[in-house]
Amino acid sequence: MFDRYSPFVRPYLSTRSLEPENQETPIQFIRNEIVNTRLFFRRNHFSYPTLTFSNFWIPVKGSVATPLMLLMQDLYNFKSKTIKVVLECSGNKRSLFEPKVFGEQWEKGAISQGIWRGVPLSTLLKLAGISENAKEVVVEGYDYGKRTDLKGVYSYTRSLPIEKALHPDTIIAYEYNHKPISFKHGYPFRLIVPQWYGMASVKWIKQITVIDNSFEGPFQSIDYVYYPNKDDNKGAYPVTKINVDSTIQKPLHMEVLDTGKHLIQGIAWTGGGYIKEIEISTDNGKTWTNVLVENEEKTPYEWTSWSYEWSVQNKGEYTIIVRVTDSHNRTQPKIPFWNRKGYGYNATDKIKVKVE
Ligand SMILES: Nc1nc2c(c(=O)[nH]1)N[C@H]1C(S)=C(S)[C@@H](COP(=O)(O)O)O[C@H]1N2
Ligand SMILES: [Mo]
Repeated sequence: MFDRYSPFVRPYLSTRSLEPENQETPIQFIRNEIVNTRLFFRRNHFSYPTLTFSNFWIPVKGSVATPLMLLMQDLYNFKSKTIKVVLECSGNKRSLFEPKVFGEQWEKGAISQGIWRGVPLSTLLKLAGISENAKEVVVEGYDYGKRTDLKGVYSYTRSLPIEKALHPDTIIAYEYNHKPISFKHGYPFRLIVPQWYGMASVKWIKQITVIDNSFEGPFQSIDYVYYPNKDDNKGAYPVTKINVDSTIQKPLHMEVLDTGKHLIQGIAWTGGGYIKEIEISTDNGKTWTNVLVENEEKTPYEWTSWSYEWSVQNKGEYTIIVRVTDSHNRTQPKIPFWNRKGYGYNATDKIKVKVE
């Protein structure tokens, strides 16, 4: 279905910032279902942590019957789970918000997909025996640093509600695409939380703590919160599930084409259910055509690749728009839901081309 690139001319990451390192996947040039580690976007809040011997065991503690101290080998010995997952940063496409919002100005590439293998978090929680009052599971990463808005030093720590933590597909991953996870993506152990935006998938796991109350760390009480208003925090609610969304990979925005046949291709994904409908417009939304959705071979958490053969005879400028709907009847809106920190952008994807 997709064309291939020469092994000598290869895409690269696009740099957003270097310290901490934030780089995006060249998503327009990804032509397979699995993104190579080299091209996997990198999203960090702090400098990379230092690897020491302590990284190789994980304490599971808090509101449990038997606290655990697990060695690397213990984690490898449990029954593993292998899942293909879309990992999307909630800031993906932030640069497209109008009015603009502050924060990393991600374009469309803060998203990747690949095959993760690891042990379900539920395996560890069941072994430790979570107490009846357990409410959340806090996962702390080894990286830490200062924030611009608070005094002191914070580690990258987030919690999951107990139900999500116990979901059989929420895993502590140690392999990506059948190799040990690379250091930048969380070696030796990271969380992978399918269907939630990337912030939940904590890298470089340091410890796992079961708590009876709700966790209030800044990476979930200040960041990763939708703030609908510019000047106050009214109506705020947490960022969790991935919104239904799509990206046109080809042609490129502002590309010049000749008359004739052109393949328009891209991806569509959702954090709940599956992609049910893909519509395309080549006349700026006046008319829409349905694109064939091929889901037969698909596993639940991967994106759907699509393509449409466009026959264009008349010279001129064209606006191409894609709009997808998932099985929960969530559709990409024309106008995105604006929020102060710029999360969850999922407006219909739009490019312009010129035919001459
Ligand atoms: N320890 C740690 N985990 C983290 C982060 C981080 O800064 N530190 N960033 C989160 C965010 S916001 C995203 S989108 C993903 C990105 O994962 P990647 O760098 O492997 O692409 O990791 C998440 N896990
Ligand atoms: Mo993110």
